[in-house]
Amino acid sequence: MIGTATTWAALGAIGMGLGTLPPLWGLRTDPDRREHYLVLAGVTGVAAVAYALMAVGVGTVSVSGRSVSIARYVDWLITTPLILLFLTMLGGTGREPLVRLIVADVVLLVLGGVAVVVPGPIRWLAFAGGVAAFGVLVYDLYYHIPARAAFESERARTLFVTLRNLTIVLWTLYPIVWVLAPSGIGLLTRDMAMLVIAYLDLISKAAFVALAVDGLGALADEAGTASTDATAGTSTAD
Ligand code: RET
Repeated sequence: MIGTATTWAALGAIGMGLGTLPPLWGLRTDPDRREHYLVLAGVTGVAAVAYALMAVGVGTVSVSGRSVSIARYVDWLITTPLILLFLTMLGGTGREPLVRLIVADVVLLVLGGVAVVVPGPIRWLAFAGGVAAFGVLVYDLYYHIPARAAFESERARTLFVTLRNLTIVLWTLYPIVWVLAPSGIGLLTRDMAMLVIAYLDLISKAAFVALAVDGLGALADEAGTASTDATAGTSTAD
C-alpha cells in the first residue's frame, strides 16, 4: 500500500512545517546570523504552504491530459534560489556568482515546466535543455563558487562542502524521477511519483535546513570561543 498523492502531500506539509522550527529557533538565539536563519526558514516554510495547497488539491491543473502541480513549480521557483542563496552566503561570494546560479536554476525549472505541457518530441528537447542548464549549475557549485569564496573559517568551508554535495546528489535525482514519472516514460504511477518527490523534497529541504542550522550553531560557538580568546589575549598582553 503506498497511499495516495493527497496523503503524501499532507505528510510533506507536516514534515516541512516541523522542519521550519529549527531555523525559527536559531533566529531567536543567534541574532548575528539572522539573515541565514531567515533564508532557511523560507526554504521549509514556503514548501510547507505549497504541500498544504497540494494536499487540498489547490493549484493543480490538467494540461493535455496530465495533471500539473502549479504549487510545486512555484515552490521550486522560490525555494531552490533560496537554497542557492544560502550556499553563496556561506562562501561570501557576492552577487555575480549567485545571479549565474539563479539564472541556470530558473531556466532549468521553466524548461522542465514546458516539457510537462508540450506534446511530442519538443518535450524531450525542452527536457534536454533543462538538463544542460542543470549541468551549468552543478559546474558553478563545484568550481566557480569555491574558487571565489572567502570562508570565515575552515568549519564554514566544511559546512559549505557538505551542503553543496548533498544538494548536487539530491538534485540529480529529480530529472531521473521526471523521466520515470507520468511526465516522462510513465514507469511510476502518479501516486508513486508523488511519494518519491515528497521524500526527495524533504531530504533536500528539511534535512538541508537541519544540517545548516546545526552547522551555523557550531560556527557561532567557534566565533564565541575565538572572541573570548581574543579578549583573554588582550588582557594578558596588558
Ligand atoms: C526537471 C526537469 C527538467 C530537467 C531537470 C529538472 C530538475 C529539477 C530539479 C529540481 C529540484 C528541486 C528541489 C526541490 C526542493 O524541494 C525540472 C525535473 C534538470 C533539480 C531541490
